[in-house]
Amino acid sequence: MNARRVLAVHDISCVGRCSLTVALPIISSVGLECSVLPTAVLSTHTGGFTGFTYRDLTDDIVPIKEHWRALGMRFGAIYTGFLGSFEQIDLVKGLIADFPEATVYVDPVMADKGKLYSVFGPDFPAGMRTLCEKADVIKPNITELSMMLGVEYREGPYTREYVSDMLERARAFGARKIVLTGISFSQGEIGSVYMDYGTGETGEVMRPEIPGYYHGTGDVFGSALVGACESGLSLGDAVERAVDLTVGSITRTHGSGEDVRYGVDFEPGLADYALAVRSRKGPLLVRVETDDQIRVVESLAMAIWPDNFRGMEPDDHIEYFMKNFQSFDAISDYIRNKGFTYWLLQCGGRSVGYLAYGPEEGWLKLSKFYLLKEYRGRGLSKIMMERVLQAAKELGLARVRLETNRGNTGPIEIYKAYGFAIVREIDRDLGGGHIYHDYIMEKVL
Ligand code: PXL
Repeated sequence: MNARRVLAVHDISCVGRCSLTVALPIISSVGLECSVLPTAVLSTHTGGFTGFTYRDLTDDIVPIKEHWRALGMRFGAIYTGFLGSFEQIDLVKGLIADFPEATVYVDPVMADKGKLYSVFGPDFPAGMRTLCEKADVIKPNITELSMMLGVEYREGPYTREYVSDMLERARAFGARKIVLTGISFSQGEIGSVYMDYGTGETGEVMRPEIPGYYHGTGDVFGSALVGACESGLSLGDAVERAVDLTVGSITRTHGSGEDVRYGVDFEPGLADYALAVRSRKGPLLVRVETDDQIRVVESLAMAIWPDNFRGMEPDDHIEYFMKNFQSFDAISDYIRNKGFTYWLLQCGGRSVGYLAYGPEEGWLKLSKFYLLKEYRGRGLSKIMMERVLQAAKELGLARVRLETNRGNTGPIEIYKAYGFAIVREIDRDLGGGHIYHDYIMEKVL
């Protein structure tokens, strides 16, 4: 089944294991589709090689994006890295604006160890900052953050106060989360610190430092972070998984005698990384778009609906309802012709529930909201309801309405707990001689 599609916006360095040649395998390894928007094509990356070719793809960005828009393409996430020109900063901001549903990860790839990469001019950090201001999650190293903040780069080890202060200053960028790499609090160790500005969740993941400089590690780390976050792991867990893959790759490379310009040996660590991510996969909402996904919704409806409503409604009502409102054809019609949006809730990689909504005049109609029995009572409905309320906000609708059977007492209590109130009783004729005895419930946002 098609999970959230990630769009990776980086260069293709044909040789040297960085940017897209690491983003693709790492993100794919956790079962996510990774689409690409190449920003430039280089024969090698720019770190340590001389004489590399450089084809700037700035002029291709808008036509590629417009083709996707014409196709009605959607992305669950956009992950940006090395950009091919200063002009691309604004073009990528335009891309982000055109795919507003995507969670945006920005790695402001431009500098390391206190130095701007040779291909970028001195105005690049200020430009990159404006891209970070469009992100949900930013992943600078300490050099990049210093440059974007306009403060002098300092070498570690750092005090915790210094790093906290840097994280606090970066709050002004407006991203929801930050992961700051290349941090050391004492000689001989290095790692990352993270902060979720919304929840206050913060932490550090430190490992013994392996001597030497290793190319492409920021991209291995960033790709692993995106793969883990997009699989539903918490920020702290995702940072741990990314650090483990990166440090394992450096460890294999260190002492192997290989030329470090060819990047780190991450491939043997991919299976363990993917296993660790998949076994921790948390609840995740996936938008229903394909026929396969609609079939999954239909099979969930079959598993949930008759069992839940038997006894509340006569059996022939249930059969009628399943055929007319919960079948593959009915769901396709709702999505493709009636403007409804469906989401699947996945847990541990399994689809365990679904929801659907559509705009009516003046309110959002919450038309489906179901979880498999064994997944109820675990707080999972919260992320489903948050999605519904978010949709109402995005559509500028101030009320959410639903109709539910008057005997459906358990869910009625849950809806009340989410702030819905019964506004009316209704006996609705759904055709075929079937009358449904419902409450209309409403939440005002
Ligand atoms: O890994 C960062 C990176 C990505 N792409 C190109 C680079 C570098 C770092 O040097 O040169 C082309």
